[in-house]
Amino acid sequence: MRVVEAFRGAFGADPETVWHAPGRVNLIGEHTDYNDGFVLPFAVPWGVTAAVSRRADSTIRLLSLQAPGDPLTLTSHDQATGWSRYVVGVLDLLGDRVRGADIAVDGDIPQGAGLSSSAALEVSVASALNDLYDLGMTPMEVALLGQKAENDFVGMPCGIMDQAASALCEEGKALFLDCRSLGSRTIPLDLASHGLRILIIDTQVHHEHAGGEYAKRRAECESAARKLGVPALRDVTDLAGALDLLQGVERRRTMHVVTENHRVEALVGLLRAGAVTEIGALLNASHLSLRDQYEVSSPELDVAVEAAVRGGARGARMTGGGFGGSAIALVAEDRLRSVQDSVTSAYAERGFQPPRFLPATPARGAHRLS
Ligand code: GAF
Repeated sequence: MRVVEAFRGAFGADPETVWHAPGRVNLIGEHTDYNDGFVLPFAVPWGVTAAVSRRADSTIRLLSLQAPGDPLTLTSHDQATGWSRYVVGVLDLLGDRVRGADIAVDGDIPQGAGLSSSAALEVSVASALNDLYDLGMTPMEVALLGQKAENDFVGMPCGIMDQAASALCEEGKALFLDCRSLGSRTIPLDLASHGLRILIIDTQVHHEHAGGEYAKRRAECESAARKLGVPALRDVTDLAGALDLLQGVERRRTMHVVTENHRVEALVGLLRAGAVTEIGALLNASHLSLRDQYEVSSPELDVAVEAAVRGGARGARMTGGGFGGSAIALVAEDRLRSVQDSVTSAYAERGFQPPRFLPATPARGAHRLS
């Protein structure tokens, strides 16, 4: 394993443990996690592998194969910058329960595709430390630790979806997660026997203002919930009544969150009934809601979705936080070529840089490799 060789080269010994944690795509349930709602992600076959050993002192030595150079040597947590914050954030939260560590990481998640490489990094390192120090954390506790590291140490106010997907997913299945109770259930996602694939369309564009817009959406939802007198938008039962009490942006955000939660439940119902071929309309409706009510899409994502459907996809939507990143399309195997051609030529016509296509097969969540 490449990461083990790099660890040995940098730190002069074998790592005590090696863990892999995947990235994710979200099938449906976007911007619902921090509204205490429902999500339905699955893990992708790419992720982060972390080789880790404990140290007797409190020093942290870090090496990333994606950021070549000497290992970083940190003697205090506030020295962390850039990617190292995701790792040091995890160690920081574990406090006295851990000492220092030697860590080498290797990732193969396509860069900038919005497939949660940061969650994979947090979860791989947290899982390895949980194992080495016998901390007894459940996969959900590992996910919560990763989320808290990202919220408190990196300053990104994300919900729990990405870390939970990375920690809990199972091969061939999607993860139906209630982000309030944190109860979850895996749902078989049997695409192959229906001749279907989920195609990731990576726009290769990531807008700079995404972080600020994300925090703004969260604040708008919290403000709307306060005005409606409910703990979170998940609790809105009378949508028409709620919309009467709100205006402008808060009205649109509420419309999206409430209807998106219903779409997640409807999609889960179809999957449980073995009707995966029928989920396309829900994917399309989710995209329109994210575009028009939640306003987190981008021209590249809209063109990808429209061209995919025109090319024969059964449905398509942006996935993840938005403002760039990736879309997913549900495509019959015999339409893969025409969908890709349709998106590629629509991009060329608009003068966008060519998209990248990746097949998404539901993969296994965090696990120990050695
Ligand atoms: C990002 C966040 F990290 C998730 O928590 C989630 O809110 C998602 O955007 C939108 O559904 O990936």
